[in-house]
Amino acid sequence: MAALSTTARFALRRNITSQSSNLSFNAARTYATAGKNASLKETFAASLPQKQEQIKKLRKDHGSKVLGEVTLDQVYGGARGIKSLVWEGSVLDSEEGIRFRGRTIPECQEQLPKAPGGSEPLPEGLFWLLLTGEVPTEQQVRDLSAEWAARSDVPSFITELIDRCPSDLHPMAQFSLAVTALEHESAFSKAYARGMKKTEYWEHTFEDSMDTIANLPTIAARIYRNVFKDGKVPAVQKDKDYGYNLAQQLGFAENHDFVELMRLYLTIHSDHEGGNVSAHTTHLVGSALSSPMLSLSAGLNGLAGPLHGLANQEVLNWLQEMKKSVGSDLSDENITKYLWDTLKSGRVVPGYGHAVLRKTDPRYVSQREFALKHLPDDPMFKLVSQVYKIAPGVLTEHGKTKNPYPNVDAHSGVLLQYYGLTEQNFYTVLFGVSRAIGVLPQLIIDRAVGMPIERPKSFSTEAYAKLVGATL
Ligand code: CMX
Repeated sequence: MAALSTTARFALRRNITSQSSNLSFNAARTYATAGKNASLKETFAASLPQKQEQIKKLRKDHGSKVLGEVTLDQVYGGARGIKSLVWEGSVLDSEEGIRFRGRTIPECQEQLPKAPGGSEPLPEGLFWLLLTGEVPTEQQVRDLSAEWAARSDVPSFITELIDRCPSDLHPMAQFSLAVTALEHESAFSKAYARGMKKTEYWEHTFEDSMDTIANLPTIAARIYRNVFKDGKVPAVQKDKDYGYNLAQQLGFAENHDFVELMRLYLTIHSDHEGGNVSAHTTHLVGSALSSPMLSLSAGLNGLAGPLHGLANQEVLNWLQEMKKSVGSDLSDENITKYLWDTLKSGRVVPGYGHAVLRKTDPRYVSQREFALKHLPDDPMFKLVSQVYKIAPGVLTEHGKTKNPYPNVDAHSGVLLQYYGLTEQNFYTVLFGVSRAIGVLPQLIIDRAVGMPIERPKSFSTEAYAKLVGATL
């Protein structure tokens, strides 16, 4: 596809010509007046001068203050707890769990706009909140739904690329491949190659992030329907929200509860502060000024690891094996024995433990509440509940994990399978669609406040030994 036709197509998609695009960039730079009717871009632009000033002043007044020390154990221990990242959208407390711009999950469920007739928050609202720190109005969220739907046309070469993947290539590999290929459409990369001012970085990053997020449901559904169904993907419905469209493109929109589940799922899986593998990787790769597409696909490759996002696939496999083994007898003794068998075979209990959390993950709790409301008698949910009762005690007795409680991945698969989305190899793709909504706001902020290329210091073991006065 020629570069010119791509540019023209994307200008059309955004309902802007390249000239009006520049105008809209200039309008964004006049800031200040973003109100309740302002677009997301205008609202973010209006918040920027204050944020830039805050950072400038903080660094000027306190730039040389010491934040903590780094121990040798932390260096060899996956950098746990080292304060070295900036992440504006969310923070994770080991006891309380995640807060998005200061709001807990129940508060987000209460405060963020819903779809007409719906009771779960729309992920569009969370994206807005993460980027701007403000809860959008219903109208602003409706406009964002419409904007994502308007930008949703996936370039035909990417559809063909997905269609050519062998059906036994893992869905996450196909997903990452497709997101990498979106690079072809990157406004940021094209502008960088032409030459642009640093003050323009965020605006192109914003446009690319919006396009990328808008493309993800169609890409995800194409992979799902190619690998597991008939290969046909319904078009995005331009008057519907993002969660509805993902559900209907996958083929499940006739069930209102599944649509609601998608809205909740996309909201709670989005962001989990900056140090987790997918968020950190997106940020790190982005710090080299790689496009949002390349940065996100790098993050998705990390999400595809079994210790991270792939755990939701692992959980369902494990639960199904357990069900086969224990049958209908979910007695405490049977579940305890199965847990010990798992641990004795050298495997981890998937969906349990966390690098930061030391309590049950509130994302688990919100999914459990959804299950209690919509599928209280489902046998697999009963199994999940029984594991929840027994596993913390077994893991505590086992004595290794610092956190014997469940994380987000311990619950999601059971909800999806209840509604007929039974192909667990696909689950991490859904996680990835949501993760884009969490990590791309920070990439836009990174570019807006001029975060530099990331470059921590490394040493060899011999050099560390010397630093701590040890002989090897
Ligand atoms: N089952 C058995 N052992 C576990 C365990 C579990 N669920 N969780 C941790 N451990 C073990 C670790 O493997 C480690 O053992 P070694 O000392 O032999 O290496 C020990 O307990 C200490 O680990 P930790 O400090 O408690 O946990 P980490 O920060 O190193 O790892 C995590 C965190 C999530 C990778 C780990 O708990 C785990 O492997 N859990 C199972 C996989 C999972 O659910 N991942 C999803 C996490 C959420 C997400 O990112 O999506």
